[in-house]
Amino acid sequence: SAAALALGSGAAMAQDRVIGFSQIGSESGWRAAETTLTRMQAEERGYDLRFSDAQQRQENQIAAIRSFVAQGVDAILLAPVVATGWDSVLQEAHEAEIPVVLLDRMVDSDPSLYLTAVGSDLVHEGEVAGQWLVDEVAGEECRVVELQGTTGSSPAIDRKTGFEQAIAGHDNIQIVRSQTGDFTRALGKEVMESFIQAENGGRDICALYAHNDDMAVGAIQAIKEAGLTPGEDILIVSIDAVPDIFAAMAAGEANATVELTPNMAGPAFDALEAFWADGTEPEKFIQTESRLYTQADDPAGEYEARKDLGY
Ligand code: GYE
Repeated sequence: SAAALALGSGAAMAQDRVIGFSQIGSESGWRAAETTLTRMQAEERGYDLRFSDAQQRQENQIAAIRSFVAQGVDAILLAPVVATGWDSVLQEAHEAEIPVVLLDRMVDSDPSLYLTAVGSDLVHEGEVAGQWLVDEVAGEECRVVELQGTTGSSPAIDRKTGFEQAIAGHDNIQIVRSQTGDFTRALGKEVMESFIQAENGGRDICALYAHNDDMAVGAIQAIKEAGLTPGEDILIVSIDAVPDIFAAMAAGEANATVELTPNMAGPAFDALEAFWADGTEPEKFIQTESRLYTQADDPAGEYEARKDLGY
C-alpha cells in the first residue's frame, strides 16, 4: 500500500542519516548521561551515530570534525570543550554544507557557522545557585570557596559570572578562594583539600560553590576527611542534578543543586529533522530548563528516578 511504501521509505531515509558526534570526554557523571542519551536518541531515530571521544582536548575535536567532513556525514553534533578557537573548522563544515549543532557549551564563533545550539542559560544557573546561598545565610557572614569548571569553557565562565551577580550587593557573602577543578571528582577533592588547609582546617569556610556536582562530590570527601560535616559545617551548592548529589543531599551532606538536562540530543535531532524536511531554520539557541533542588525536594526519590539513566 501507499502507506506501507511511505513508511518504508521514511525508515530507509532515517537509516541513511549519518551523524558525527564530537564529545568532550567523560569528565563527569552528567557527561556520561549525555553520551548515553545521545546514543539512545540516535538509535530510536534510526541514525548511524559516529562517536568520537576527545578526552578533553580541543585538537582531538578539531581532528574529529575534519574527519566527519571528509566522511560526508549528514550532520555534526559538537560539545565544545572550550569557547574559543573554532572558527576555521566550523568554516570548513559550513563550506561542506554540513549542519553543526552545538550541545551544552557555547563557542565564540559567528552564529552563522552553526545551525543551532542546545543548552541551558549557564549564567542563570550560577545566579540560581548564588541566590540560594543569599537566602540560606540570611545576612550572616559567609566565606565562600569556589571550584570552577574547565578553564576557558563557557559553563566555567558563565556560572562564575551568574553567581557573582547574585551575591553582588550582599556584602556578608564573599568568595575567598576560587580555582579550577576541571569538572572532575578527583580534582574537586584535591583542590578542596588545599582550600581546607589554607582556611584554618576548613573552619573558616562557610560554603562551597562548585560549578558541577562531581567536583562537589569530591569536595565532600575532602571535608569528611578533614573531620568536618559537609552540608552543616560547610554548605554545598552545585549544578547538574546527577544521582550522586541527590544521594549526598538525602544523607544531609549537600544542600542544593541546579538541574541540567542530559537530553540535549532530543531537541538537537528535532531541529535537524525539521531542517532536513523543508529547510526550516531553528532558533539559534534552544534553551533547556534549569531548576533548583534542595534537601526539601525528596532527594532520595530524585536519586531513584535518575540512577539508571547512564550517569
Ligand atoms: O555541567 C559538567 C560537564 O558542559 C554544561 O560539562 C556542561 C558541563 C556540565 O562536564 O558536569
